Amino acid sequence: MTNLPISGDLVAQHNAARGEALQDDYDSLGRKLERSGIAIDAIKDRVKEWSVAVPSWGTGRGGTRFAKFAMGGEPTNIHEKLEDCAVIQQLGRSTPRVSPHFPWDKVDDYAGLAEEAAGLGLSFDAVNSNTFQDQPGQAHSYETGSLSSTSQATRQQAIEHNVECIEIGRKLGSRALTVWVGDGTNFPGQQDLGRSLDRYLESAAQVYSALPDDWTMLLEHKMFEPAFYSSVISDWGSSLIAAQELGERCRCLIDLGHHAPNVNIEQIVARLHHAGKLGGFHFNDSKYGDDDLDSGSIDPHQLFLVFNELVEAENNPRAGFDPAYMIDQSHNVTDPIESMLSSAEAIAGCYARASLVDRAALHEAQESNDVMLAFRTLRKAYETDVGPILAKARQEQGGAIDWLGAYRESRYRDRKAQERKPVELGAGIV
Ligand code: AOS
Ligand code: ZN
Ligand code: ZN
Ligand code: ZN
Repeated sequence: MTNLPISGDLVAQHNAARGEALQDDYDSLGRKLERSGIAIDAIKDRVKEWSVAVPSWGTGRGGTRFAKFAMGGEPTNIHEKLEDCAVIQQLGRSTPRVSPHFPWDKVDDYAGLAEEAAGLGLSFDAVNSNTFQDQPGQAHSYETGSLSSTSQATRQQAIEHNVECIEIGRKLGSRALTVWVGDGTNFPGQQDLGRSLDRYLESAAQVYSALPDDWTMLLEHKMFEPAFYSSVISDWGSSLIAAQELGERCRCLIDLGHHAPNVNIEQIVARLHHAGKLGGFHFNDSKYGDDDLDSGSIDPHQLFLVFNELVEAENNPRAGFDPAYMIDQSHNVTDPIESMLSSAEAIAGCYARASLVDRAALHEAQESNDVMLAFRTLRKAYETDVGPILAKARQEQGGAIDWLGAYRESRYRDRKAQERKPVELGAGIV
């Protein structure tokens, strides 16, 4: 029995007022796609089957190292975060799973938490460990790194934390552990670049050996930040080396913000897929670095090109291709529920557009070196307004045709601002 946070009547009334216009737009797009031999319902069904996980930490206002601007009604614990995730899923219907982060989401009763999530129509996705921050009372500091620290005791602590995350994840029904470490250096010569990777691999192997048989370990690389001279797992090359050394169930996770500017991320997708090591994504957008802006807000075309590779990979699967899709954003100036709904729509929209690409025509144009035709085949799909497909998919699953309008009409955040205790400023900056 699910107990959703927004009144079902409100959503139904909202949809009733918009149903006719949507049907009109959907039928019109359907006729247009039919002329290209595409059945709109088939695309809509693909969208309905597709989903992306939301990050528990993304339900709060993030911040920068300069400031955090709190918002009334912000969640301050995992229970409130789950409630917000339930709103995102209720209105958008493409985010049924939550990716938790430990120790941020620590509770005493994880079986109870899994039940609580189920009652909200949610389940848990990949568990994220945190060895980039010291916690109160922690025996050893991560100042020298974590899995790659020069201190054996610190490495051991980081290993144990990751193993604990796996144990928690088992109780939550999760099937993957995402490991991102901030390990690296700020000065040339600070650490030996080779030995730090050796230490990382040795520690990561111990985490991997604690992995249940049906779990995946996802390694998330990041070029820089918090370390600004070198990072131990800085790029997809280092990530691939590590995943290959660690074992079959270890794969690479691509966070779209973790690359050098202008890097061809879609090609990285193709390369990791070739190696059978494409494990998952953290979707977000960026202009300068790991900006963690809303997915598709800066470069929607890049997001589309990533999905173009993903649809190619889906058609030519290797090594049990089944990436874990997650959002990883930091919202500083918007209501995180609105941002996450907007991103989920942008991501699903790119999946829908990539599904519209005439693959036979594209491959033929590629084989015959008809450059313009190949380019226009992709561009035609990218330029298609798939909004009616996404809205119809939401409507048919009980979500809101106009999620922003319905959310604002529900006054959910205002109600939470009355109920929830305010966020302590200075706390929770991630
Ligand atoms: C850090 O830059 C990474 O994106 C990680 O995924 C991190 O765990 C997450 O962003 C929460 O801070
Ligand atoms: Zn990330
Ligand atoms: Zn990041
Ligand atoms: Zn990021």
